This record gives sequence, structure tokens and C-alpha cells, in this order.
Amino acid sequence: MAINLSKGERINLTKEAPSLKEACIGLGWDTSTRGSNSFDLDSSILLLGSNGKILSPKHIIYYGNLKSPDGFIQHQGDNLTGKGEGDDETVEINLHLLDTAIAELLIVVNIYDADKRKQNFGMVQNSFVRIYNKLTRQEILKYELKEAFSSETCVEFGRLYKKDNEWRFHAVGNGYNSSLKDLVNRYL
Ligand SMILES: [Ca+2]
Ligand SMILES: [Ca+2]
Repeated sequence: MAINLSKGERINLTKEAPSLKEACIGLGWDTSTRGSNSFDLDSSILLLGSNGKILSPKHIIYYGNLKSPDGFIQHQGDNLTGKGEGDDETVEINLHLLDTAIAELLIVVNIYDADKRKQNFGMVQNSFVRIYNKLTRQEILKYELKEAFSSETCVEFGRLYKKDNEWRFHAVGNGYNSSLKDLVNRYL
């Protein structure tokens, strides 16, 4: 049974799924169909070192940089509409082979061109992040973001981080009224 998390909760992934090696992060959302502009959400994974900083510009995984330098994190590409149930964007991780310098994967979703298109997370529904076993497809955890967002254009969905050599997941759910670039700057 998958574990459903609420904002702020954490679980020890290594303890819950000791045999997990290849994992997928699935991200989903549905956008408002109002307005004439297309509505595109993008997922990014910021790879942080133990000092809480992004390891290098190449350690920002998103539609423009699909693979981590060690090759063990692979973004499956850009979904342009978010239409339909289930995962809209997916990131695969070889958890057991990751560069040991990676202490945290910060999972961020932002609205592409939000300012120009006058869009925000108040217009986004059914957002979630889940982690499942790539081989068995078994879902390990899911966090549905039920927060009432309004003007936010960039949201930290969750963080996967290493503590005492075990991987833990933290359901973050913090939104910012800023661009992805501004958010990235906080971690440089
Ligand atoms: Ca997208
Ligand atoms: Ca969707």
C-alpha cells in the first residue's frame, strides 16, 4: 500500500522500500481551460550537495537538460498540456548508483511563461508527486498538494534527501510567486 503524505510529513524511503533501486518520480497536474493561452507546467529536479547548494549548473534537471552528469537521473521529457489523469512528467532515478555528492533532490514545478500568460497555481488542480518502483510499478508514496494556492507560479513539491545514508522524502508544498530562475538562485 502506498503511503499518502500531507504537507510537511516525511518518510524514510529506505526503510519503507529497502529493495528499491530504480525509482520513478511521477508528477501530475491539471490546468484550467479558461483563457486562450496554453498552460504548461514544467518539472525540474535541483541536485543539491550536503551544503544545500546546487552542485553545478548541469545539476539542474529539466526539459532543457534531461540527464544528470552521472547519467543516473533521467527526465522523461516535457509534457505541454497536463491533460489527463496520471503522471504528466516523470523522472527516473537509479537511486543506488547516484553520485554520492548528491545529498538532495529538490522537486520543483513551475508554470512556463507564467507572467506573460497571467497564470498561477490558483488555476491548477489535482497536483501530486509520487514515487514508485520503476520495475514493479509499485507505488511507495504519494503526496497530493491540497493547499489553496493563489498567486504562486513556482512550487517546491517535495525533497528526496539523504540522512544517515538513508533516503527520506519530505512533502514540502511551498509555493513562491517567482520564476524558476529566482528559485534556483536561492540554491546557488
Ligand atoms: Ca511541461
Ligand atoms: Ca494531468
